[in-house]
Amino acid sequence: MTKKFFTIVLILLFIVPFTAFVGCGHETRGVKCSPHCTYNDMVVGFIQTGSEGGWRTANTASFKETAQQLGINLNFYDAQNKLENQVSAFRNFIADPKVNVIILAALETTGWEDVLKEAKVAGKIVVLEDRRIDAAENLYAIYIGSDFTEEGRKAGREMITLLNDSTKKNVVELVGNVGSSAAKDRGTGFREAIDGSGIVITESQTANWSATEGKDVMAAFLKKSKDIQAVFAQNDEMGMGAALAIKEAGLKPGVDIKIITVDGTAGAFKGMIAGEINTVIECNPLLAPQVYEAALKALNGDALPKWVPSHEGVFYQKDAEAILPTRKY
Ligand code: GYE
Repeated sequence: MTKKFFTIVLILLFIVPFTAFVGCGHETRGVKCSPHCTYNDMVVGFIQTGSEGGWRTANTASFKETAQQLGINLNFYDAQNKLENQVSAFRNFIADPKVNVIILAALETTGWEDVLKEAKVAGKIVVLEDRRIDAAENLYAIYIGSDFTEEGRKAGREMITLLNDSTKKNVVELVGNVGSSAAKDRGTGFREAIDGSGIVITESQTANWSATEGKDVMAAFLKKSKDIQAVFAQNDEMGMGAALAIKEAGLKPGVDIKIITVDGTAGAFKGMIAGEINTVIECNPLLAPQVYEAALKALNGDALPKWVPSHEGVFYQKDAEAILPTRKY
């Protein structure tokens, strides 16, 4: 009797509470809302890349305007395209007890594991918007952004069509900021699609999403050789810069040298209407409604898919004039 009694006491005093503690190893979210969280409970720390062009301007506007409409408390940070600024802002939002959701548009795919682990310990929800990163999936709630690889494939398929009747198929590539998922994946997809087509990428260089740098890099390519049949510009601004360089070299952009860009900003549509840009691959910047909705679900502990790719199309010169008035950015 005595031995049995003490065994039961031991179990009740030590083993049960320990098991209970270990057994409830679910995420300890730092968020307290009852009975459930609403947008009014959401305090967001948003870390933007910078303000490098029309796509980014539209992306930022989407988050600011939608936060106002939904009653979300938005703390917006512009990293001015510096990775170190993004990492320090991330840590500041982790340290801010009011912030319960961190949204990141990552400048580069690597270097995020440590801050993501710190955010998890601090019970912050992390949502990736626009750019994907190389990190363990359990370190963030969801990634909402385009399938950049498919955008690259679309550009490659359109390039094959554009150069179909051209005996020579030399293409130069203007790349976004090195290390970003958009730049890496668009390049991968483009190469996949043109493989075996006879198209040769004779030059590839970063122009950091910028029209000015796009013009300078394209001018350098043309100085080296004018035997170029087309440009794959990984965003509109670099494509518009390339068109200026082509004109200054005494050639006709869109005719002597074809141009394909990615994004679908108003500038690219005007370039297509002017006959200087041939084809534009759409990349949707208006992601805020989807992102905030996912963040609220995560705050309430709902299960989420790890990635929701945006649905996007391709725009052609012949349709540009009719479509431009309907565009939001
Ligand atoms: O294509 C470019 C911007 O991440 C999809 O970043 C975005 C890219 C976009 O600078 O214009």
